[in-house]
Amino acid sequence: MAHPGRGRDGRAADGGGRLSPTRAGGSGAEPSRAGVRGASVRSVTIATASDELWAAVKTFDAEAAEIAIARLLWDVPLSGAVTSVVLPFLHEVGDRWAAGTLSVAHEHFVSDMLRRKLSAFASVPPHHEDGAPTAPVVLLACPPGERHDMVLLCVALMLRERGVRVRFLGADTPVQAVLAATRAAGADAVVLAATRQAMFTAQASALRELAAETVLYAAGRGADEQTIAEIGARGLPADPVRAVVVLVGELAEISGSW
Ligand code: B12
Repeated sequence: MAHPGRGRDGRAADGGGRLSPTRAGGSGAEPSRAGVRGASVRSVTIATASDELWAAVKTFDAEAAEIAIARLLWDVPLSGAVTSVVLPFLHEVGDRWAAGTLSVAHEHFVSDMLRRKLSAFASVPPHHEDGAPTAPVVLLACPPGERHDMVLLCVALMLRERGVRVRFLGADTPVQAVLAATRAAGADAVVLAATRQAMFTAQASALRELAAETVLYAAGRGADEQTIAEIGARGLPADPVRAVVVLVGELAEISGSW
């Protein structure tokens, strides 16, 4: 993930500060020697910056933590950053929390910092080619009571990078508000994410109403097959990068004009 407003080479990005296009999976060609060396240098940098980040978090050194996280996210395409930095980081937070080495205060401190870093990408104005009037509109939210919206935010940013017109409502959104926003925005699809099934099933009838108006996707740990069927939604791959690929493919069919 390049710094907002910067290209992958660190120079200022063109026009609206467009991030470089996703290169997840690469070209499929054999990597060159320089590429392999580059990759190992990159993983050393990730390991070092990661150690620096956790050392800074321990003492609530926000400035050092910001520098370390900026190093982790610098010059990496968005989908690569999600896979190699953001998701492992969130799992590490969970592991440290479970091991008792991370307090509530530490957890809030790192979650807030990562959230701000990710949100900074959303504040970069779209490139003039993005968000074409024919591009599908997708609304993303978490159902009422659900506050885990970080992966959803990553998915929103990756969709935006692919030219989708994204409307991100984030955590803890009442279903009636999602429904009203869906109508007002003319959303082609809605993606809801939650960690627990109950977050969906407690709203089953309202969600079925929503699914009757638009294409509803349910994602996250709470979206098992039974829950998805109960609310009339469609499922998505658990891997956010793969989910974006699937969504983009299905959106092209749903909107018909993209
Ligand atoms: C950061 C965090 C928080 C932050 C959230 C910040 C934010 N804005 O997102 C805060 C502090 C708010 C928080 C609060 C709580 N949390 Co919390 N939290 C976490 C933590 C460390 C990371 C969460 C995360 O983003 N995981 C995302 C990825 C990395 O993991 P994942 O959930 O398995 O998701 C995978 C897939 O499901 C998929 N996916 C997930 N979302 C989406 C969305 C889309 C669109 C797609 C396509 C895919 C997808 O992608 C992932 C990779 O495959 C996890 C631990 C962990 N290791 O996950 C606990 C965790 C999720 N939290 C937990 C709990 C219990 C809580 C609290 C109840 C704690 C409390 N007592 O207050 C509250 C509940 C708040 C609420 N009402 O929702 C539990 C949930 C257990 C459960 N399923 O019931 C976990 C698992 C920790 C644990 N082991 O106990 N939490």
